[in-house]
Amino acid sequence: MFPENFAWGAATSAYQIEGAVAEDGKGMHIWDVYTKELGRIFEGHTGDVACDHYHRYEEDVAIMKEMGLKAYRFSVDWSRVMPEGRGKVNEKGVEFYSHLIDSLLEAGIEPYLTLYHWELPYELYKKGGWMNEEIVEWFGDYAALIADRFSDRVTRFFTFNEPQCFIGLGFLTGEHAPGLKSPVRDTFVMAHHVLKAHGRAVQRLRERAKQPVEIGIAPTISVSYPASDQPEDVEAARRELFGLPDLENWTWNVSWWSDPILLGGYPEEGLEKYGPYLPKITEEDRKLIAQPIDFYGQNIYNGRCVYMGEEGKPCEVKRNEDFLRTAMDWPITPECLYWGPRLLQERYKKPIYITENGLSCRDIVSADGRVHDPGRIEFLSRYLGELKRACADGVDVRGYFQWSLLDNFEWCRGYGERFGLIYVDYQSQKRIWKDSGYWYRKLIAENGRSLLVQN
Ligand code: IFM
Repeated sequence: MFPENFAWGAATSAYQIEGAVAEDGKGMHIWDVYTKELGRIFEGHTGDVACDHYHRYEEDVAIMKEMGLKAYRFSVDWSRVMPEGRGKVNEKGVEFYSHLIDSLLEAGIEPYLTLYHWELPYELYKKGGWMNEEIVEWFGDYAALIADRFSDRVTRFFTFNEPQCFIGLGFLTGEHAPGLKSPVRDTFVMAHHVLKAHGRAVQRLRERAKQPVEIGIAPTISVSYPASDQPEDVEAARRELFGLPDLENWTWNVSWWSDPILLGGYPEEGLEKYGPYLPKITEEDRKLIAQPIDFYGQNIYNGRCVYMGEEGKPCEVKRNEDFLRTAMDWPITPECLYWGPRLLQERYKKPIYITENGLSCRDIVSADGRVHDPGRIEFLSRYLGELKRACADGVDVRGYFQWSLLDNFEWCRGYGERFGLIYVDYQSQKRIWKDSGYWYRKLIAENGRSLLVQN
């Protein structure tokens, strides 16, 4: 069963829904700039208007209330509250988030605030961004502002969303803003600064908070899960899940990002494998990064099935040609919501939140004016059935945030992908409940009792 106070939620992020990119004193960030470059984003889409949530947040909170959400995870756009990333505060931007938080609380929905979902202020980028060590303090100051203005009402925070993506896709492959293919050595420097900035933000949030707060981080991974319950297959999954990839793909891992925070240091395997590319890592850095946190978030969408091969090496089970996939071509692997939380908690020993999970479908408005999305309902029931099994087996899962409340701007794929429980007609900005939105409402109301659990 899910615990009685389980945080049934949905998640969004600032640039993906807010719009109003040049309003009320907001500064520019790297996505504002990147989306204007030719050929970067599907059909030249931008987040300039997105879901116009900046002007329609009251309507969106009303939807959340009607859905029965207990929790809502959103992110603050750093450049909206500090247009240059440091120094001057934009009161209008602070006001927007303040009103949003008040509306959520009035609706009985707990806000979970993410500090950074990829909007690096452009002024800081020009100063070197994640390459510049000063960003540790810049991010710390930003965290202090967040604590000063919102911690009277918000008590749960995530520092970063998916560092794997904003460093890997932003600076290694160049598919995301700022679209660079930096030297591998630089990406390790940036990653180290991200981890130090995380530690500094944890310190500053606690230092300035007006009441006790709980803090975590929300990384992501494709979960390796075992082909059977046999101990050797489980060991194969464990090794794969916490193992480290080769350099060209190095950011796609769990342990480089999470071991320093939760186990007090970078994993030995990585120190050996990546050694020649690493910056100097001091004892002081190690301590800063390892600030105690309260929970561990993980964005989980899919996984890979593995077994222990005859030579004692993990092997991947080959997928058939007709393996189920989402519209975005991601494999459908519900087992990842059982094995992910279980293996992550075994290693890191922290309460877990599933900070994102969901799928993109080719949703359309039918002749009856509704959006029928049985595929999403099937996906969510299977995945949540596995999460329920994890809870039943004693994994301490505190909450689940469906990605996403609304269809929104899916980064370099623009508006071509629809992840929402609520359909957005981008021309009229009309919100239309999908069948899955109604289904989720019922599920929340019964605390997931009707979900089938396999095994
Ligand atoms: O839309 C993204 C989100 O911003 C980060 N996690 C994955 C989602 C779907 O791709």
